[in-house]
Amino acid sequence: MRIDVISIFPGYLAPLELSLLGRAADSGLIALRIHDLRAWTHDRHRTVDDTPYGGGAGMVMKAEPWGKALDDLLTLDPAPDDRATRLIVPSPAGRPFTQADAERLSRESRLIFACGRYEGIDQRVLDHFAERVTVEEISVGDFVLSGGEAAALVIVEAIARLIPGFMGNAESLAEESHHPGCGLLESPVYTRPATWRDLEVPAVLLSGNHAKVADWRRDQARRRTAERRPDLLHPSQAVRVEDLVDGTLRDEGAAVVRMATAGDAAELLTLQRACWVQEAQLNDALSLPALVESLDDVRAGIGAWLTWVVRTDSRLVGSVRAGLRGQTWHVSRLMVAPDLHGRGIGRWLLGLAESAAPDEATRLEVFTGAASASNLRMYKRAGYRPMREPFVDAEGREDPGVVRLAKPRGLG
Ligand code: JF5
Repeated sequence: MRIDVISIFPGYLAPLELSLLGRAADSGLIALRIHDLRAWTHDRHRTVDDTPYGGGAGMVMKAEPWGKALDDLLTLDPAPDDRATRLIVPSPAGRPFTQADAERLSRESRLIFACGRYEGIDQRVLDHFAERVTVEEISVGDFVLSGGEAAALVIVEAIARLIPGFMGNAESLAEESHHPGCGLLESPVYTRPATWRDLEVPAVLLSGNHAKVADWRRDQARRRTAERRPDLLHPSQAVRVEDLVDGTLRDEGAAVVRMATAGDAAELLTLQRACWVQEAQLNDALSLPALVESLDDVRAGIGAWLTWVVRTDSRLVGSVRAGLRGQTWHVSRLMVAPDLHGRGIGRWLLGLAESAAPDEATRLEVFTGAASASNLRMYKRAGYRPMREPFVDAEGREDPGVVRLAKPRGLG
């Protein structure tokens, strides 16, 4: 594979030539060339940027140096067919890079990376070269870098390790049975010694029972995925709600429950305001967190807790969230669209959140307003009993208007 990287900071990429890729280069698997974009400038200041048309902050990379650089790379050293060349432009506005992309690109014969800086490259460069080669704008994550160089390093490394013969990878790749994107995160790994600083390796891994080891690893992988990447669980967790709440939402179209993502935040905020207005009126409390949260707060909550949403074709109609603190599985923010109350959806969501409690949880806990009679009734029917301990709010103040309820694990 031939890889060219163009940057105004070629030194940033120099390590690629020395390190892992250097060896692949020696063996003839990868031919890597790093280029300084300023070599294609002709003015005294070697200018590569200018102010944006239409105004706005920052600078834009000029089309001319990029045009000449790419013309030269494509004509002086042409691939058998330009169509077999990919022009890769790292950008936070690109399509997300995945393991599937790494596999696909590892089969290409020629990659050219265009590392932008400032606010990006004049769009006409990408439009023009899209007529000659395949252009892909790729993001390596939802954050902003100062330039595309670090992203190019990431993409090159992910691709290079997949090239057959690269650093003797054949076997270790065959073992990657569930690599990222294929569903679950990997379980934790251990090696000798069996005891280190009073920490033991999980006994099952020393048992020699391969079936038990496989079960344990699958269970660990599921837990990790649910905790850290609930978005990866969508397909398997998308249960048809009407199968579970006996047809109650049928008139709204197909209803599914799945883990919440950032894309649910706006509707979740709307639903929680609608629900907590009632709660605030009943309890004469005007600043309940669920009522005053911002969109960013809701997004942060989706990241911090396991959150489920129930969606019909047209709208988000219910949600609940849960998380482990110590040995207690806290279930909270249980909400159902006010027009759908009294159909058992809340009770069903409570059961869903309860059933996700990890083995470590010995008790379950919920809370609600002392005057929220129907909530209290539902929790008591589900086996919860009021606790003596006061509710303490985020500022550390006791709130006598809130009742905490708990039940031991595995009851009702
Ligand atoms: C870049 C304009 C390129 O920041 C990135 C990036 C983030 N995720 N993936 C790539 O690339 C650098 C910044 C601004 C163009």
